[in-house]
Amino acid sequence: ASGRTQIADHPLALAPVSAPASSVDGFVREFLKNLNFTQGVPLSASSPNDRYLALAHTVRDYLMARWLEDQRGQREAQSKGVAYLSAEYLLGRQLDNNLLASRLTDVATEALAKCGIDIDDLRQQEVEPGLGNGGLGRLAACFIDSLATMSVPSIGYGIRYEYGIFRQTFVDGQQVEQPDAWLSLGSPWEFPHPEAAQTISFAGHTETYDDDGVERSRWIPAWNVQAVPYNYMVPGYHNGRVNTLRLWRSVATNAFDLRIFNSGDYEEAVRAQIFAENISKVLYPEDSTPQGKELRLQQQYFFVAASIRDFLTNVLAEDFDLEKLPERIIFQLNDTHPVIAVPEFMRVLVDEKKMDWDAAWAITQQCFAYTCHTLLPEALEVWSVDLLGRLLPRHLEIIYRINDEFLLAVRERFGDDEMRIRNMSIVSDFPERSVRMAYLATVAGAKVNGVAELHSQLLRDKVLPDFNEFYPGKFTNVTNGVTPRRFIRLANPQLADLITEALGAGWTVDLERLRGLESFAEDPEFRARFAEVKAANKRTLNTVLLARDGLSVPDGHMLDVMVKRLHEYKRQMLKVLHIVTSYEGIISGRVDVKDVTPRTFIFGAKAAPGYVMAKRIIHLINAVGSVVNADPRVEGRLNVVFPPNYNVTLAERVIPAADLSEQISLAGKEASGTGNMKFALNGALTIGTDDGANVEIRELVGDDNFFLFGMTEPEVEALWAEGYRPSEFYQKDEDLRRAIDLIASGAFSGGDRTTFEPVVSNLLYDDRFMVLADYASYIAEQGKVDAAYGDQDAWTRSAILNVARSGYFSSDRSMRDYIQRIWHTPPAY
Ligand code: 7GP
Repeated sequence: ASGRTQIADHPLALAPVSAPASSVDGFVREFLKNLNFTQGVPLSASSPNDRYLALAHTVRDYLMARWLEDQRGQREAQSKGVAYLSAEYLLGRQLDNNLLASRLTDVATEALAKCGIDIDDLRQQEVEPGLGNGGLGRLAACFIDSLATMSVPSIGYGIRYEYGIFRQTFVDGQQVEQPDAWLSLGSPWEFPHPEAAQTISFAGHTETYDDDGVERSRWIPAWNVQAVPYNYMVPGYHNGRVNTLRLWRSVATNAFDLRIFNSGDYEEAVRAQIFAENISKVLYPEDSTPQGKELRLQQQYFFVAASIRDFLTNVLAEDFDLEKLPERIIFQLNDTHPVIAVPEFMRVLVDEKKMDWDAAWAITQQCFAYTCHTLLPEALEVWSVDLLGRLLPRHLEIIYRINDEFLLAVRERFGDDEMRIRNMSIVSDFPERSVRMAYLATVAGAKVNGVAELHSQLLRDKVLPDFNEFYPGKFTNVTNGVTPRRFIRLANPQLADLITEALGAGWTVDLERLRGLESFAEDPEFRARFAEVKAANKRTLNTVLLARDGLSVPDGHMLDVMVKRLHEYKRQMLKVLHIVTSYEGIISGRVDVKDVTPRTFIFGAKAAPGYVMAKRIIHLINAVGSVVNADPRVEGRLNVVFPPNYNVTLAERVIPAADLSEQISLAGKEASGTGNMKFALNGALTIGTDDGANVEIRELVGDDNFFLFGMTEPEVEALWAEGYRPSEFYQKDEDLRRAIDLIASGAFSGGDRTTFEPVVSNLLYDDRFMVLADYASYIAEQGKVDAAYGDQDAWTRSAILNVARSGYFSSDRSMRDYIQRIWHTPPAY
C-alpha cells in the first residue's frame, strides 16, 4: 500500500484520468487502437471475437475515469455503505448495458459502421456470465444496477466461477448438461488483481492461550488458498457513476506449492493447485434446494472471509475505531449462502482484534441483515456439525456460543419451555446434529426480510413465528424489483421509444411515471402503435429462435410463455395439462379446431442436474411438443416451442414478445417471482395464482387486467388439513382424466406407457403441489384468456394498463425500501 501512495504523489499521476472524447471519429480511433494494441491484429485480419474484445475495451476506457473517481470518492467519504454478499450474480451480457449506461450506443454504432462493422454482429459474440441459477442471482444483478444508478455507496461481493450455470441441450427431448466455459474467449469486463490476494484458511484445530492474563482462543488452520479479486464495473444509468462488483477466484498459495515442490513431488504440487482452484471452479446448479456438499461450504466461507477482510483492510482507515463499524457498513446476506460471514466476523473481532465478546456481538448484530428467498422448508440450508467442525472448527465454537447465549435469553423470556427451546435452537439434533443457517442469520441480523408482502407475512407467521415473537420489529418486507434499464430499455427498445415519446425521458430512473400511460390506453392510435411494437417483437423473436434453434413462432398466434427454473412447485405440469387438454379436445373431435385460438406455448427451463422428476417433466414437455406440433388435425393452432438453454440473453428476447405470462405456482410456495414483473412491464397479461408478488401485481394492475385462478394460501392449508387425495380430482373431472389418460397411454412416448408413468403416478398419488386441485380453475381461466384475446383492441388496452401500473416493480424502489427499512445509508456520498 505504501508503494502506491508514493507513486500517486507524482504530479503526473495526480492529474485525473480523462475519458476519451465521445465523438464518432474519436471512438473509431480508440477502437482501432484497442484492436491493434490490445488484440494485436489489424482490422483487415481481425476475427469477430477480436472486434468484440476491442469494442469492449473501448467502452471500458470511457468508463474508467469515472470508476477511478468513484472508488476514490467512496473511500474518502467514509460514509456508511452497503456490502451485498451473494453467492450468485446472474448478470447477462455486459456490452449493451455498458454502452447504454455511458450513452455511447449511437456513437459506437456509427463508429463501427464507419469501419464496415455491424455492431449487432459483435453483440452476438458475448457469452453471458451465467454466475447464478435463477431468481436469486438475477435479483442481485438488478440490485447492483439500481445501487449504481441511485449513487448509493456500495459494493457487490461474490465468486468468480470459472464455469457458470450449465449449458442445456436436449437429446431426444431430454436435458443434457454441458459445461459453461464462459471465459474461454477472454473476458474483457474483468480486472484481476492478483497482487491484492487474500489468504483464506481452512480446517485444523483451535486452542486457547493466555494473552496477558486474558484467556483467548485461536484457530490453527491446516491449509489455505489465495482469494484473488476480480473487479467488474457496475455503471449507473446516465449518472456518470461506476460502482464495483468484486468476485473472488481461488488459486493455490505459493507457500503451499513451494513446500511440495521442494519435496520434489511435482504431481502432488499440481494436485494441490487443482484442489485449491476447485473452490471457485463451478457454480452449484441447484435452485431452491441446498447442496450439502463440503465444496459448497468451502465456496461460501471462501468468498465471505475474503470480502470481510477486504472491507476491513482496504476500505476502512488503518486507525478506524471498530466500535463505529455499524456507522460504516451493513452486510446484506443474500439468502443463507453467505451466513457463515457472521461467525467469521465475530472471529475477526474477538480473536484477531481482541475485542470483548459482548461488544463484538453487539456490533455484529448491527452490521448484518438477512434476506430470505424461499418458503420451501427443504430449501432452508443446514450444515452438519461434523462437517463444520472439520472445515471451520473455530466457527463452530463461535456458533455454539451464540446459540447458548441466545437460548439463555429465550429461557429468560419464556421460561423453560423445552419444546420452544428445541424449536428455536440454531443447532438442531435431528436427523443429525446440524446448524440451521436461517436461524443463525435471524439471530444475528439487524433485520430479516422476505421478498414480497405475502412471503414476508408467511415468513413471520409460518416459517419463523417463534423468532417473530422473540424479536418484535425485526421482520420486515421488501418486495423485489427488476431493473427497467435492462428489461425495458435494452430488451424492448421500441416500447421504450414509444413510452419516451408519450411521457418524455426520465421514466427509466423514475418508473412510477409510467402511470402517465393510463390515459394513452384510451387512445386508439396509441393502442395501434403499442400493438405494432408487440407484433414487431414477436417477429424479432421468431427470427432469433429460427437462427438459434430452428424453431418458429407463427404470425397471428397468442404467445403464451412460461420461463423459469423447472420446479414442481412452479407447476410446469399444470401448463402441460392445459396443452394436452386442448390437444385432446381437438383430436377427439369434441372441439372444432376452427374454434381454437392459435397459441404458441413457449417454455424455457433448466432442471437441477440431480432433480429427476424435473428432468422427466422437461422430457414430457418436449414429447408433447413433438406430437402436437406434427399432428395435422391441429392445423398448426397449437404450437409448443421449448428452446434449450434459457438464460438472460434469451429472456431479453422472449419477454418483450409475450402476450400471456404464466405465474402458476401453488399459493404459498413462490417467494416472490421476478419474471412476473418483467412480463407485466413489457405489456403481457398475467395468468396467475395468488402467490408471491402476483398478489401485488394484481392489486396494482386491477382484477380486470389479470387472470386469477386457483386456491389461496389458506385454502391450500385447509385442503391439506382435510386430507388431499389427488386421485379424487382425477375421478371427478372428465377433462382432467382424459388429459392424464392420454399421457399415460403412451401417446407422447411412441406408445410406451412406462416413460411417463412416474410423472402420472406422482400426480395421482402424491401431487405435493396440488396440480390436480387447481386444474379445473386453471382451465376455466384459460377459457377467459381465449375470449379476452378475441378482442384484440381490449387486450391491448389491458396490456398498456399493465405497463402503466407496474412502475412499482422497479428495483430502484426496492433499493429505496432497503435503504429506509434496513440499511439507513445515505443515498449518495
Ligand atoms: C428465488 C425465489 O424462488 C423467487 O420466488 C424469488 O423471486 C427470487 O428468489 C428472488 O427473491 N429463490 C431462488 O432463486 C433460490 O435459489 C434459494 O432460493 C433459497
